[in-house]
Amino acid sequence: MSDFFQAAPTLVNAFTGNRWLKAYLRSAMPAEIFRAVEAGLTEFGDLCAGPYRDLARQAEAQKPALVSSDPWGRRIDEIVLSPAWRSLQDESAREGLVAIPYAHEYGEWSRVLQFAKLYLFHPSSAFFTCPLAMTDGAAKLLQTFGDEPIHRQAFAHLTSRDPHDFWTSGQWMTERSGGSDVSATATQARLEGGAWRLYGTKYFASATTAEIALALARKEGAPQGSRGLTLFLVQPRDAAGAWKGVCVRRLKDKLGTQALPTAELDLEGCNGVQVGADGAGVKTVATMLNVTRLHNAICSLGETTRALEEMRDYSNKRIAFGAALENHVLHVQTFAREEVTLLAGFLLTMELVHLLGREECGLGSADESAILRLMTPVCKVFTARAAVASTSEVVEGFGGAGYVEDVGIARHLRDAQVFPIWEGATNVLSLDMLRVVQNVSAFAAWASDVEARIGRVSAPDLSTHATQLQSSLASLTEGVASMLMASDDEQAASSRDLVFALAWTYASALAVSWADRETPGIRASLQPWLGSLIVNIGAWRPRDSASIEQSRAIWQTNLEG
Ligand code: MFK
Repeated sequence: MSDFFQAAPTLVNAFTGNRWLKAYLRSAMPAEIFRAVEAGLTEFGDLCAGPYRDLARQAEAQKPALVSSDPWGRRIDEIVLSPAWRSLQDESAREGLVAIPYAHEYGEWSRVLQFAKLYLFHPSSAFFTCPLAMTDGAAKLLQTFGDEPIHRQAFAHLTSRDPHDFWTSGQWMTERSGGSDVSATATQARLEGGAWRLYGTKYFASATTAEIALALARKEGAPQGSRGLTLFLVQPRDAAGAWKGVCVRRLKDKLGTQALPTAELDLEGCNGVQVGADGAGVKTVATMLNVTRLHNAICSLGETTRALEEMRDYSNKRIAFGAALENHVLHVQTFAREEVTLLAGFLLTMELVHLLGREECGLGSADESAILRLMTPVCKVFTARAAVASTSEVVEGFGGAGYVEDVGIARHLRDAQVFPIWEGATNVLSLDMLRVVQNVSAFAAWASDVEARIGRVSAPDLSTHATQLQSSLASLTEGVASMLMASDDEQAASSRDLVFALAWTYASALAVSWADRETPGIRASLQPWLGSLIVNIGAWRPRDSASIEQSRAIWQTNLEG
């Protein structure tokens, strides 16, 4: 009998063990802010590698269960959760994972600090980061549009650091009749006794234990389509925690995110308080979506980072064909590619989060806001698709051990698959990006920003990269101009690939700017990364009608004659 047992991958400190975060913060933040946050992040990195990770394991081991009635047959629809889930909520409040940017303690860098913590927390949170995303989005929305006492009261709870006061928020948009296309929303708002009451079914309510939710509904008599929708704040439970006008049809049996209680809800007259103008529900909720999409990006990065860190550690411990995995050329090549994509997503996300922080402090220019709007869907798509691809490679890299549940690697892939779906699918967000590009000034602001970054590069050892980037940008700008003269179908068909071209171009420009700020020694270490980033930009060209016809012909091929 063999006495060989494989050593497992280990994680010591999520912050100090992370290749990019500390180096990026040190380079990007003013020195006094970096000094002020470094020790706290180191401590937080310890908690993420230890106690929070243990809580996440416990929460995942006890999946949510729905108890429909009490022993005497009364309908209660109680969602039973692991106590660890509640502890993760309390810790999230104490850590200020929603509160940080609203306190503005670090000015324009407050958002960056919050997202740095979310990045470390996500893979140790059992997806408690989903309710946190909704809560942050709701707080931002209520801060922007809230004008009723309940709006202000809810905002105070959502941004509290006191676990006893901290509330989370759900987002109730998706219905059976429409996922991405919310225009088909069938939930009705009826005025009864001077208050709005909602009736309908919400098909994907993710954070079902939240104290409030933001729900789209159509007021009686309002027109069909998305411009007939209004947004409401719902308090779905009474003070004792019992549902008020809401029934839980069932909990969802999902591929991943298994500790997260996602449910189908029947709204049977729950009370709603309007937020924003009549018929402006989609536009109002977009404020929330633009925040939650950045959360989606940071969670994708967190999941991918943890999986790749485990792969790197294991590659040093696992011997195959007489050598550690890290000494096999194809293994290293495979994961070097994933690491480069991870860096691109990391730089994109951090830059946008910083722009959001600047906007929230009143420091952002109109061009910066335009870049933030344009690149948010790009960043979300890029990081989400990368999370699925990278975690799949990691599962394969671990071989059979990666495919079984108790090793803990398979979970990364199951969980990663939600990212391209959650908060807007790849194609829907490609079209969202396209609508922004069609507003020519947003794309012009972005192109000028890239151009300016390249123009500022002064280190001689970066000049080749700067020249390559300049030429990629010129060809991209020319391609976009020609796309904008094409038909609607040609523009739509071009949009998905354009997302990736924008992402790689921007990430490359950010990386070269970063390298330019660094010492020659660090620049030398970054050189192989820069070349690999830029090569990924590729040569994007708009799709023409022939390529659309080719896709249709492939889709419709019938060899039966
Ligand atoms: C974590 C684990 C989760 C567990 C499992 C969950 C699984 C899945 C759960 C889900 O269902 S997540 C899905 C959440 N749903 C979405 O993210 C919606 C995706 N669809 C879109 O984003 C569509 O583009 C959209 C619904 C917005 C399209 O609707 P419309 O009505 O055709 O929008 P339109 O006409 O483009 O925009 C209406 C207004 O909103 C316009 O403003 P104006 O009225 O001034 O013209 C737009 O400019 C504005 N708008 C739209 N998107 C915006 C925006 N403004 C700013 N930012 C945006 N992103």
